[in-house]
Amino acid sequence: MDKKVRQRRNQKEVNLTEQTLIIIKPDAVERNLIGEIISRFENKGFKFVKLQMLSLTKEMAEKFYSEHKDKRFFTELVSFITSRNVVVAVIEGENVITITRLMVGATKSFEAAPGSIRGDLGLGITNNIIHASDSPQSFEKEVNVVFT
Ligand code: 3AN
Repeated sequence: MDKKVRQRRNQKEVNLTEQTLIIIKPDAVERNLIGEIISRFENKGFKFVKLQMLSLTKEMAEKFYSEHKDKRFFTELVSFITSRNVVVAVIEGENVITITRLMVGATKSFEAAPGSIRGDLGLGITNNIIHASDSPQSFEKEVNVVFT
């Protein structure tokens, strides 16, 4: 790639201020990990611009996870996320979507790298501590489902 193009791309990536949505899932709320998880994002340098504890309805959960509706784990996923309170938050910062996904770690907590939230705090797949948007499009959809 041309050096100037690469520099411009890097510049754009570095300066990209955006927002993402996280859900601290029922297993993490139950285990009193809300503070630990919020601290990780604050310590990294991100700002919480919305934060709320709530209970997702079945309708909200089905809409939220609609891309997984044909997967064998869909029913279990909806049932788990609606089983108890969750904490939903919008976080803001440079490249927050990509960096948050790195901080969250692999879907299967038992395979997630040490140092990541799932790698340090969990062992489950359905009960894997935290959700984070994987793209600007997912963020738009998810924020509209959760903060209606
Ligand atoms: P991630 O949350 O890491 O982006 P996705 O989007 O592939 O993972 O899956 C959404 C959620 O569905 C996961 N957080 C997890 O709770 C659940 N899930 C994914 N794969 C499985 C699986 N093989 N068995 C059970 N639940 C799963």
